[in-house]
Amino acid sequence: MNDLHAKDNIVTRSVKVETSVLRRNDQAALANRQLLTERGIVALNLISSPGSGKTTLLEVTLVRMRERGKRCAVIVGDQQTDLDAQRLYGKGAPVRQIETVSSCHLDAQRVGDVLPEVIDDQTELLFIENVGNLICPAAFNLGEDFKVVLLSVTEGEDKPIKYPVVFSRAKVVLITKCDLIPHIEFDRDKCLRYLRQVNPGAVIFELSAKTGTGFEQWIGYLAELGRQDER
Ligand SMILES: Nc1nc2c(ncn2[C@@H]2O[C@H](COP(=O)(O)OP(=O)(O)OP(=O)(O)O)[C@@H](O)[C@H]2O)c(=O)[nH]1
Ligand SMILES: [Mg+2]
Repeated sequence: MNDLHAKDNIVTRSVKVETSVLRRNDQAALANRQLLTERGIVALNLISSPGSGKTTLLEVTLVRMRERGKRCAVIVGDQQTDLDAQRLYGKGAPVRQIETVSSCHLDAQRVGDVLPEVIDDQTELLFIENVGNLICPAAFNLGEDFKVVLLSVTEGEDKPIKYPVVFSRAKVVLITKCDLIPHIEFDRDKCLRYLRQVNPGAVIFELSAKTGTGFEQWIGYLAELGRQDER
């Protein structure tokens, strides 16, 4: 009986701690949101498993957006190293790396700390590359306008139904590394069916950063963001 009470107590305490962490995060997310809204900046939170192609996508996207005269900024999170930031420097956008060290996701406070360093009056689009992880980043609002979830074809078509929370919260889903489809077993129709099952309204792009397939549509979509307010 005592054991049961002890376990109940631990469960109650861990729920309380989690709730307060998320509440604190939500307050910081609101502050980020207010700053971004005041500046008219559209912010995208990029989430995927490690290695799905987030940084590679940004390498190509930043260059294409610069060609279109669209001003971008990037915040990138990893547990350790600034390797991703190094890859993104010199592509026409200010970049700041956050090392989360013991945390498996970015949180709104950390993003808020560096936000004023990357945006200015001209910034139109902010990309936030989250730590590679399909579970934890889904729970932490960063103040973004919407989430973009990447799924590379080498991960398998079943990921949307295995990790439904993150896929259901995405406005946009990018199926990446499509150039590899001829070399692997990837059931595209099944993948799209699973995606529709968990998120019927998701905007889906099928891309290859290596061949450029699908990038016209993706870049065209990004270029239109924020324009609705200008009309
Ligand atoms: N064939 C192919 N490889 C790709 C493509 N996009 C990315 N890759 C490769 O996939 C690997 C991982 O890509 P990254 O862009 O570093 O992935 P990431 O999601 O940023 O990884 P983390 O930041 O560690 O989570 C690299 O070796 C890329 O060259 C693609 O479209 N086609
Ligand atoms: Mg990366």
